[in-house]
Amino acid sequence: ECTKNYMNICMVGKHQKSEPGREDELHNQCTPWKDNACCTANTSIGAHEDASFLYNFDWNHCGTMSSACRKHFIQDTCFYECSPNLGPWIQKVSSSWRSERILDVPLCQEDCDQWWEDCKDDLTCKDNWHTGWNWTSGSNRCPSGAKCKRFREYFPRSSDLCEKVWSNSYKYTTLKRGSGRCMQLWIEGAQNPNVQVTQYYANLRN
Ligand code: FOL
Repeated sequence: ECTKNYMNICMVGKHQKSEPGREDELHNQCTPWKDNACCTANTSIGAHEDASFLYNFDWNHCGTMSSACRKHFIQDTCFYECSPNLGPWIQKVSSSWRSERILDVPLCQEDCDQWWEDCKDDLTCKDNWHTGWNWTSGSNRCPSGAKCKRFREYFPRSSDLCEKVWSNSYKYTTLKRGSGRCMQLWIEGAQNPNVQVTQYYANLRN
């Protein structure tokens, strides 16, 4: 009945541009999106910093996060801020800091499993990083009663990490990278493989 434009759009988040477009100066891990991005160069720099202006969110809330683990959170931030291919999973929300979110983006198994593998021995104090922090210092601190424990205690399986940490932004799948049926956080090569994934799910919904 209604054909929605799921292709090539930006969510109405805190930092996304209103329309996707070329960004020649995207920083480091965000460079895969430079041909067509919802993030600015400045946002891509913030994506690489702890407690940056983006959300003041500190990855080191239970001591210093390992660089192996941190790189996955940086990649997640690049994906979240820069991807113009999230249309089928954008939902309206009433929130203090954004009017749209992503829900149940099908994540390729390898990307989730490697994220968990590289973070499992790091420390955190919560399984949902969107809410419930103590912000009195200006960045997120563990609320009273939330103990710092290994990721693998808060997130026993990789699916727990990918699904819970950003309140179901992602859906864990057993779909494989390159299948054209799941979204990749990590992109190599000139072509963004997520374009055809979005095309596939957009057709299913129209
Ligand atoms: N990555 C992905 N994949 N999905 C996301 O939704 C996402 N969101 C963020 C970063 N990367 C993401 C944004 N992160 C707060 C905490 C984390 C955050 C943004 C904001 C925050 O201010 N939390 C308050 C509650 C604010 C409210 O809901 O009104 C808190 O109580 O801790």
